[in-house]
Amino acid sequence: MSGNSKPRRMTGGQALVECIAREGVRHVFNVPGESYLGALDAFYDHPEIQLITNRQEGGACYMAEAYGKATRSPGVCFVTRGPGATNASIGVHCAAQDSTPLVLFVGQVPRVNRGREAFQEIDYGRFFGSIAKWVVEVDRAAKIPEVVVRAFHMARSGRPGPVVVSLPEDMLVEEAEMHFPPPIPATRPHPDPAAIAALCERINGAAKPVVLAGGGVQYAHGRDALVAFAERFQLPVLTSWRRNDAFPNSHPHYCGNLAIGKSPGQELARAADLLVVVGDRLSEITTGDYKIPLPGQPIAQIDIDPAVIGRNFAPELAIVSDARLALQAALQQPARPARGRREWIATGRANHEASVALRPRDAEHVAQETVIEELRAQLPADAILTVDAGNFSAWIQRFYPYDAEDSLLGPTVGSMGYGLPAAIGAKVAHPERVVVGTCGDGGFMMTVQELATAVQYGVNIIQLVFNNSTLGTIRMHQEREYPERVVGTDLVNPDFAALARSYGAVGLRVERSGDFRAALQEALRADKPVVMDIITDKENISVAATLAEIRSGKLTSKRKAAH
Ligand SMILES: Cc1ncc(C[n+]2csc(CCOP(=O)(O)OP(=O)(O)O)c2C)c(N)n1
Repeated sequence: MSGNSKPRRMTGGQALVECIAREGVRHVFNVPGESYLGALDAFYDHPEIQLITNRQEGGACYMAEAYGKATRSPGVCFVTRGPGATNASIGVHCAAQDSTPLVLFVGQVPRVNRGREAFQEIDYGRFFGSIAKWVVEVDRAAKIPEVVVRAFHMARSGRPGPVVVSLPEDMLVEEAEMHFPPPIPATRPHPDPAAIAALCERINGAAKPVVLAGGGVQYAHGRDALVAFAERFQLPVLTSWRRNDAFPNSHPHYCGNLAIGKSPGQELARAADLLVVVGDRLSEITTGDYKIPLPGQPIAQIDIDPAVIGRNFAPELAIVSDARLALQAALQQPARPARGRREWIATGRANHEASVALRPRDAEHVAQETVIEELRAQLPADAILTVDAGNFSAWIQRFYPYDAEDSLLGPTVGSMGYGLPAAIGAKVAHPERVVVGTCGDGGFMMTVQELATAVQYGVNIIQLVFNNSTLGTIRMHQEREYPERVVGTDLVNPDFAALARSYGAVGLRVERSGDFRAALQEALRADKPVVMDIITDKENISVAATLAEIRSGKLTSKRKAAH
């Protein structure tokens, strides 16, 4: 719905939900609280919006974040005052680092009590100040329409991110004449044509150019334009960490994903004589601790946000633009790829293919390689996978081919507890697609309560839990820095399959590699949410090295390197 409408008298809470409906929002994630009853009640009159009640605000906000990532429209979440806001903050932190559009509405104490350390009072401007794109408190009901329209605009425009709107309890029941402005149309900055011409000239003259594609390409729906650009200018393409699906992985120009740990993709990036960065902020993980690009290595950077350009590495060419519009503009430019480009790409591709070939591993329990093999064989091409923080994710990210748009949703913020709620958020956004959430046993238990949400709303995801009874990532770091001094990282878990059944989901426990195929088939046939408890060997602690290899010094100790 759009357009100015006649002013109407209503409460702040009613106006708020009216605004949300006018933004086209159809799903809202929340944990109710008495602080925003005036808004909660207004949902009663808006059955076109599905209000999904979560079990913990961290899960709710992650779900809204993943929904925003998967749809490119702001995920919407409602939580109560201090305790709700602090629980939800992990989703705000995630949306900020992951550049995801999100609007978090938070209850607030009545205006008359502000500043008295009233019950559950928090100054959200200070609390969310360093992680949200904008924090605003609505001081008068009449201002709701103006503030909400701006909140949605801020969340989705430029570099997308989280906006927090604070709702004093009494403001939500105050009546006012409401003037509803139309939602602000999406803005998509076009590139400077001269800069695009210069970029293409520079690419034509380079011997070994490489493209690095990030979330900006995904957000702008720029994959097709990137494929055409890479083919026209004969460019190999890398993707940034957890943005694997920014370019179709089966394409002959795709040469890998930049992540922690040595890879042919890193070698390719280091060998480049021009790095063309499109919609990526060159994060610590993607750049391998800020070691790529090399000092003095030429960079051309396209980004929608001038503040991202040159933050860590100064480019010689900078273009502020929507990624898709910049790539489409480049397609109009003459292409004269230098000789030798085809070989440059073919070598990068061959090295990448060799690095993602699955080598079967002997395992007492389930080998992660077997899981990937079966996912490759059994999932439909447009399946969506989510990941959590944890070493298990390296297998999912490195070895699965992401060909469809939005086929991988992962927290570039690296926060545990994401995999399950993100899978639910993605499935709510795309009910027609198969959604497979993945996590470790540590991450699973951080938001396991959201299984009840999946069951309650019939959101049929398949959740894989890589269960090695340890916080594997930390155990790996621990063994590398302090070999054999295991402390604080072992876990004693409940029976996850039985736990899943108690929630009303299907619970499957898989202990041996040979049983995984049939179990996945069963999961894909189920008409309920499914949890697959996959028992893995502690010894297979990482893609890079086993526990024994780490103890014998296969990985370089950061602590020793620092001395
Ligand atoms: C919310 C949060 N808390 C703590 C961490 C630190 N951390 C990173 S990975 C990890 C262990 C993950 O263990 P698990 O989920 O079992 O996966 P695994 O590493 O064993 O594959 C921890 C504690 C984090 N990234 N996020």
